[in-house]
Amino acid sequence: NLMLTTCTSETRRPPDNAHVPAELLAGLGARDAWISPKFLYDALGSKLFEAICELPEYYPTRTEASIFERYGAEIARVAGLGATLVDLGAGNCAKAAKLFPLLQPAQYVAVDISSEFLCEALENLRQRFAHIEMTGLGLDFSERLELPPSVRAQRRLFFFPGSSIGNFTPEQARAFLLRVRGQCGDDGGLLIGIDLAKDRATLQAAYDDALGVTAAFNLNVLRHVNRLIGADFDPRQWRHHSFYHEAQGRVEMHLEARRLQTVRWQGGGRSFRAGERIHTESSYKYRQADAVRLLEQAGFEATRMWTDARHWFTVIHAQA
Ligand code: AVJ
Repeated sequence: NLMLTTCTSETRRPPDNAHVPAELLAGLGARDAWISPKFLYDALGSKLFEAICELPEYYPTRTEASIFERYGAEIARVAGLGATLVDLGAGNCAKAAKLFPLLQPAQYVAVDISSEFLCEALENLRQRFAHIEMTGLGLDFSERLELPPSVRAQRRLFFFPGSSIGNFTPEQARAFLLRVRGQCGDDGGLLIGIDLAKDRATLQAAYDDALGVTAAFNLNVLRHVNRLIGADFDPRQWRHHSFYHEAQGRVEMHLEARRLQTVRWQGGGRSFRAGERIHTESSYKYRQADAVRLLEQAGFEATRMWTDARHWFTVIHAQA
């Protein structure tokens, strides 16, 4: 189930998305409809997320970057130089690229479900860092994490920044971290960025920005779903809705039907009442102690962590 997109080409296999319709159909058919947040990332979705990262309201990217800026040298000493850097959800690869001078990876493996976008980013990086061996993998790592033999097994440093972990439920996160731990060998590690719980106003603004970029990002999932299962969702008939569910410790994004409508897709369809919602994303916010516990439950040890002055975000290195 690997789709290798090394752009320059040695190995290309068709994407195995046979499971995609089943998962989507199950979610869309459920009484409380849902779409997995991974489907937010088609080529346009990745670009819209890039734009989100520039928004004044969206603090996580900047806050994480400030931690790497301030503690980068120390983080690199702890993580070790010359590793195989495996970037999960690499997107535009900008975060890893900023760390190249510090981490000096021997090999860089960028993994992202948004393969077309990833390919372009990687082409760019290859020009800028000709001495680093690079591989791009267009694959969905949410359910399984299988790396091809071309990924060196020694000294793997998994990089999972940006609080992508927040899109998993804590149970899914535990299972995912166990799989990462399993791919670490006995000399690897994980460098992870996690968003921390904070005041409601800050969180809600981050997921409902004034320009409506997050709204566009959320609505774009419908265009992607239309292509994946031949559906006829009309984005104009839906509105972005997000809120902080403090008891659950997460920000939720939904799409809300503006009016009663019927949507059809290959082999099915359903109607949505006015005001009915499709849950498209949960973004869990952790307490630092809970994040460390999660990592330890997955079999990591010797965790070291760094945070910003406001304690809004944390970067943790965990040793295998
Ligand atoms: C990329 C999953 C970390 O949850 O904050 C941004 C995605 N969603 N705005 C997040 C996102 C809405 C983002 N992650």
